[in-house]
Amino acid sequence: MGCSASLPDKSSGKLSGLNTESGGGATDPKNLKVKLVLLGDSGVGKSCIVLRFVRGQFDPTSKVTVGASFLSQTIALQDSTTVKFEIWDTAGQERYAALAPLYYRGAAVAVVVYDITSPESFNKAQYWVKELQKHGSPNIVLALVGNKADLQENREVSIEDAKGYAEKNGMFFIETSAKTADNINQLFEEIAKRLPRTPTS
Ligand SMILES: Nc1nc2c(ncn2[C@@H]2O[C@H](COP(=O)(O)OP(=O)(O)OP(=O)(O)O)[C@@H](O)[C@H]2O)c(=O)[nH]1
Ligand SMILES: [Mg+2]
Repeated sequence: MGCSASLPDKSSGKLSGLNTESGGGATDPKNLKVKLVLLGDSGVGKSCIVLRFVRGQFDPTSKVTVGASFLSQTIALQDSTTVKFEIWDTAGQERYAALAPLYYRGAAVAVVVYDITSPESFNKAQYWVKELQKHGSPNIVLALVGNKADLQENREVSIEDAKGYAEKNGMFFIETSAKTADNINQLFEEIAKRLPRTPTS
């Protein structure tokens, strides 16, 4: 099970890529480059979200992530700004938890994902938010994502609870479905809009 995206490719997966500048990256305010990390419990759908966003696919048969995987995707905003997301999709299994700082260090954006059918995964999301607040970049853009929104009949985390938590912590909140593609592009577009822009001089 799982949606494995890909292993780091030769051009982009070097370890030096783990510590890209401030993560905000951009010197040209019209062409932003952004380091983004996904965190959350194993099985919540992080890799499926990335695969849907980058390749437009959903693969329910691929594997759990080992360590982390890297993918990038560029989007254009209405104001003609382009944003290149350099995405680190981390492994949610507990045995990889100690690696997480390697990936969120220097990240401009953290997307914390839970599964709307799993209160445990919502608790885990709160753990990651606290960790990011303590150890993440000071101006990090934080998004809280309730995935598997297609499974309404099995919902166990209410929109109100998640939204309330997100507001209290200054996070952007959205529910998505990697399966149906619902709100996947919107998630990244909303993040792009919230990025601090380098002031033009
Ligand atoms: N119904 C439904 N299932 C989903 C959705 N997204 C992912 N899944 C399923 O959830 C399982 C886990 O998805 P992954 O993307 O591998 O989960 P992950 O968060 O990357 O897990 P780790 O790599 O172990 O951290 C897969 O079998 C998918 O089929 C979704 O939006 N809806
Ligand atoms: Mg994964």
